[in-house]
Amino acid sequence: MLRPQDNEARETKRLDGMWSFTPDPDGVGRGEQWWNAALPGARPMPVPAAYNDVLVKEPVHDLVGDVWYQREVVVPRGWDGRRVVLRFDAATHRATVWVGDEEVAEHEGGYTPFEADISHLAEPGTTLRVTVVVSNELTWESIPPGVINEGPDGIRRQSYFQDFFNYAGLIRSVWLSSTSAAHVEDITVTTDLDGTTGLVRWSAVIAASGGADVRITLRDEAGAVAAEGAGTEGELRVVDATLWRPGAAYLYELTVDLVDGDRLVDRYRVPVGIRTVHIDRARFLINGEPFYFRGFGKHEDLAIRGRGHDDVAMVHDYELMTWLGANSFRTSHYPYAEEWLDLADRLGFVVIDETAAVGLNLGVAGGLFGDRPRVTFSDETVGPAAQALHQQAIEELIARDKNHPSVVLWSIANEPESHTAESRAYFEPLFEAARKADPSRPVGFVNMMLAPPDACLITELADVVMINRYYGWYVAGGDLVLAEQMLQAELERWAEKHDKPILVTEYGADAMPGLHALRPVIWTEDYQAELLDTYHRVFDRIDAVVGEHVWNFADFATGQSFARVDGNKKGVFTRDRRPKAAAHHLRRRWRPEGA
Ligand code: BDP
Repeated sequence: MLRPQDNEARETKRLDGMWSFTPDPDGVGRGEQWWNAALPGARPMPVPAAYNDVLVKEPVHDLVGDVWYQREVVVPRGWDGRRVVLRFDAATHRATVWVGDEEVAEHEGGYTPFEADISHLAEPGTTLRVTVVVSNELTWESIPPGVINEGPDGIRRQSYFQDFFNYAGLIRSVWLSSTSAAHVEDITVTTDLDGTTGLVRWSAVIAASGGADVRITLRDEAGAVAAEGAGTEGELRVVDATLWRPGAAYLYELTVDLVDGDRLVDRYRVPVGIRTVHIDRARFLINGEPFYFRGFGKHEDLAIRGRGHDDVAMVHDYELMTWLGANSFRTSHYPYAEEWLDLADRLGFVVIDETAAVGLNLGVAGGLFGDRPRVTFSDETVGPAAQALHQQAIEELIARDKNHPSVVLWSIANEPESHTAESRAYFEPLFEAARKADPSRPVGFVNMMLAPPDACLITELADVVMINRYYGWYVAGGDLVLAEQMLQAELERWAEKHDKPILVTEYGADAMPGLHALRPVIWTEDYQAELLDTYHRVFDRIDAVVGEHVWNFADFATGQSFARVDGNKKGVFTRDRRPKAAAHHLRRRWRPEGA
């Protein structure tokens, strides 16, 4: 599935802006077929946005269940005889879509796109009513998982095992787009190097081609033709290619043309970064050179919009990361809006791309959140249905992001249980599925502290070791001397046990902005900064450590808990992006020349 694109052969119409919105806490809308008419009691709701923090009077912040969106869409008069597609960049976590009274799409999984061919309904010049019901429920059969309990007051309450608020709704753009009936349906581009010659392999899927031919043109940044080809698959050779490098991006543009004689039937353009990714024992190589990850685990999280995508905030976050000297980030804990990857490609940021499989670990829930420990992987908890959906989530992530040069590593889960035979059985087929979907990139998962090197049964399936560690916080809180020893000992053990690159994908401490102390006191800005320094000393002593991603870039919203003060405060920036002391520390380490 390709994203909508405006070019000489395609048109798009973005359906962002004001939609009608009706919360449906009692779940009556489906029975009453609300798609058949204007939504009852509707009020305005902007798209894209998570709806949770937008309304004040309505109890939508903690609503569990359905909300309804609706708007009218005029089909452009020029779209006669065209294939018309309605696309949602994301509906969190599942949605059903109607055009008029016809159901056209259904999708499960809150962070990957889906679309419907509505050509048969899209008479040019007419007005269509588009209705979407979005459910935010998390259960044992969703990714991420959750549990819904009905209290004695009859109110259903959602609990989950992830440490970020369950924002929901139409959090990304919605599109109407048109192509010809014969069209380019998919393109896969991979790159390699033969000396200084860049190899660009393409494979295109053409729908209803009607005998039209495929022509391929690769242009450099100046617009000059660098190579040409033909057919649905092949390889282009680019002599003396300019490589896409971290911090020095260079993007060629691959144009796939579907032509009938001289007539252009369809066209699609893909930015192409020529680069390689390899793992050589404990080294992570980009273009054959060792790469060291400096950056963050982030969240898509903003005041009022929640998880709603916002270009302004995104560009500012990239500015802040650049100011700090960061070169990479992880899309913790779900696939981000594709705009994030477009910009990473252009700016030369390196991305670890993660699925929404977070919270598959009831040991953490038991340990950190006061719940009773249970068995994570079983028919009653995370079972075959969740596993099938997890596989779908991996495949949809890879299908969406496979052509982004910035993406160098797939993270198929964050902190799942990984020390039991059940967890091993659950993950084996998922690693296989990821490798089958993309043989060109390494695959990993993020290990959590309950499964140290001698207990973890899954790391051996992965190409890299990714670990989140909280010595000096959840363990040895306030004692950085002990934290340093424990971290060093554990990292040494990982390095001995696996001859693989080690990425520390999370480390950090909560800090209340403005709180200071001379002694090492947790929750102060000073302690947060000192903890980072402590970790960095250890990282610098262990060769196999190839990356440091601080948790977190900015403070973010979570569910309510005695362990959280108006959200998670591990950001080196506040939620409104003001630097804490730690930001300046990081800048001195990551950008000594600019500090
Ligand atoms: C890790 C999780 C992350 C949390 C973080 C924390 O991966 O989502 O927010 O710890 O506790 O367990 O701050």
